[in-house]
Amino acid sequence: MAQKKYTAEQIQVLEGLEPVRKRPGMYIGSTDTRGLHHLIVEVVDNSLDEAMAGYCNHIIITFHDDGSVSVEDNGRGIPVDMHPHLKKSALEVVLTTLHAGGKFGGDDSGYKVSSGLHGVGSSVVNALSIHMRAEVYRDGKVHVQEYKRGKPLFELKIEGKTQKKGTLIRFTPDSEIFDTTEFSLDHVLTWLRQQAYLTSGITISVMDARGKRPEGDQKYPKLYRFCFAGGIAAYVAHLNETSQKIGEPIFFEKEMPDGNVEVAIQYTNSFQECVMSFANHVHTIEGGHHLTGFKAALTRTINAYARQYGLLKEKDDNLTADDVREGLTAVVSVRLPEPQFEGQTKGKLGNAEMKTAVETVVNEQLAQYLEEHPSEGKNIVNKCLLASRARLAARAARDSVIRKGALEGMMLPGKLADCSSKDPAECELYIVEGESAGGTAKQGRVREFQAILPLKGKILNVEQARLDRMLANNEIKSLVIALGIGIGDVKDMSKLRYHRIVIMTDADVDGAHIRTLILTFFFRYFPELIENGHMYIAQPPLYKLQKGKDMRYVYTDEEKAEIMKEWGNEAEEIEESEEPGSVEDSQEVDEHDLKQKKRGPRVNIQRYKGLGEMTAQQLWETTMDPERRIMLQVTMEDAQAANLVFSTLMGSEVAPRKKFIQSHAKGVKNLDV
Ligand code: 0RA
Repeated sequence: MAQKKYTAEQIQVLEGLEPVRKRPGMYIGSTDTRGLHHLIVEVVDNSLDEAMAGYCNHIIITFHDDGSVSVEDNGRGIPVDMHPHLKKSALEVVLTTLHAGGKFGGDDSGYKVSSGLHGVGSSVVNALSIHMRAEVYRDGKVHVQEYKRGKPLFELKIEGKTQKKGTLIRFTPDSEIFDTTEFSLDHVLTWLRQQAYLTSGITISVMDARGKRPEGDQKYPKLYRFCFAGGIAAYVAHLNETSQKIGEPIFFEKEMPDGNVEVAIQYTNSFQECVMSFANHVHTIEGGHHLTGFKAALTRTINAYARQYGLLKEKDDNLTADDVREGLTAVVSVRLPEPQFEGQTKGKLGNAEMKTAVETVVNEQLAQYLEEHPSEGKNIVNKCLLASRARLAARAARDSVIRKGALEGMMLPGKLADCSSKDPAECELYIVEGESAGGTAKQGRVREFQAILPLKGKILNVEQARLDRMLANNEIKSLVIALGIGIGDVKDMSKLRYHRIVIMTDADVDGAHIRTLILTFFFRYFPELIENGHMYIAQPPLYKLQKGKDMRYVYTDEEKAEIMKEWGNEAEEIEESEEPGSVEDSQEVDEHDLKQKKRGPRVNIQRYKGLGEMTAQQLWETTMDPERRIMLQVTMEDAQAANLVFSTLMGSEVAPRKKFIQSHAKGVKNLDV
């Protein structure tokens, strides 16, 4: 396709950046850590666009020690020619004007993919940065301009010569805008790895140069590098690393009139389904028409194949959509000119034409694959048949659980300390780990609107438990009855008895396991509750710090360090005690008395190992009082992550589980190469 030569004139000028600073949420979603990370997405998206247009094959992301992040690519470089009317360089227009960036390709470039929602561009990042520096390597020169909160600090200038081509954008997020300006490497790596899989052939390098080089540490700064020639088929292989696989990943691709379709699938022996969908490289977490098309084609094609080869007999019912997805790992990736992102989190593809596009490609190419690979085909169908039988058995078990519940008159479980209000909108259910913490919570709550359901811990020790079997577990049965909406086919969301469901577990490893289990359970059986924002995680404090009359609850180690600094306490002076006022060795007390005389009262640190160590009053003040508590709302991403951890922990292969536990125990990160 002939590509028009780009000139500065083609950039449409819409408006300045003031609106972005006034209402950042409108442009990047929020000003919390999500919004912060979105800045990186905005900038990297432009480089990815350049890569997808075929002009760039390397992107380097660097976290600098001064809090800034830079993104460099080896593309054509943002144009720097002067705009004839505005008397500004194209670069300046792109970085200081709303909506000028992102889709600069105009209508000449087919779908030079930009993510639509995410493509609002680097000008937004500029507006929300205390400082930004742009370097463009073009025509043998280094062109430079810098900005403060989106306003140029000087005119575009040339700073020497270069043989390089490309663009570098370095920005420092504005702490006046963001709640936090600390980037999470894990979060960024996960996203970048995903992008590298979706853009086969690109190399993405990440350098973390924050913090001082630890003495003698050769591994500083930390380097990561993603390059996957295999594209989404390699992604599927990666997702299935820890599972027993049925055949190799299968890959389909076709350029359709409405857009490009790529699909990779591989079955495993597990019960897990992991189907991820993307539109223009944006993870469509709520699915959409492309996903619907995929599921329809998968069900139809496998049933047709199974019938044709007598694997399904005449008397047998068709395999259901759920049957053909058990143990399936799949990535569906579409690219289209004008993606419509809908839904609560803008994570759902609204373009109806993509259903037909994906359906057609999968119908054709999966049927052909099965024809050509009869032994793989047979294994896949057998796996689906197994799923079908298991599902029928599980349903029977589930129905009997529910029927039994009904026989008991759907009695609310005895363990539940219900609230008195009958208005679900104001009612909260606390799911608490352990009877003793449950007791404390019962004493600490406001009875009117807070209900407490203690669950026994250690359910997680039942390795290899299938979740359906959990329904036979009394703990889980209590939970289901307390929720009031039923389960499976008989769910009625309008009967939900609490609009806030809060998971409250200890801040230790066991607590995290139980939280993972409960989250996974909700993710699989009550995703609606998560989608509709009903699920929360309570945040009990880690410590109570006391110096004289000044007493503070602290929720993170960083916060603790900050307060200790504020109180001028050196590390060696810290006295940790399990219980405040415990009797101490008399000699030690004498020593402290001496220091105390010099520096005032000493600091007492109480570490809360579990909820049970708090008094009812403390638990109320720190964790349950709506005025003071900090609660995290669970997102589908959180729940999906829990589901993955759960699968790893519960999976049938021992080795990867061991590896996972070990690596997490030490807090080391795996380096993907
Ligand atoms: C518009 C036109 C051209 C390149 C780009 C935009 C471009 C933008 C970004 C943002 C980050 N990296 C980028 N790389 C390229 C091409 C102009 C030409 O015809 O040379």
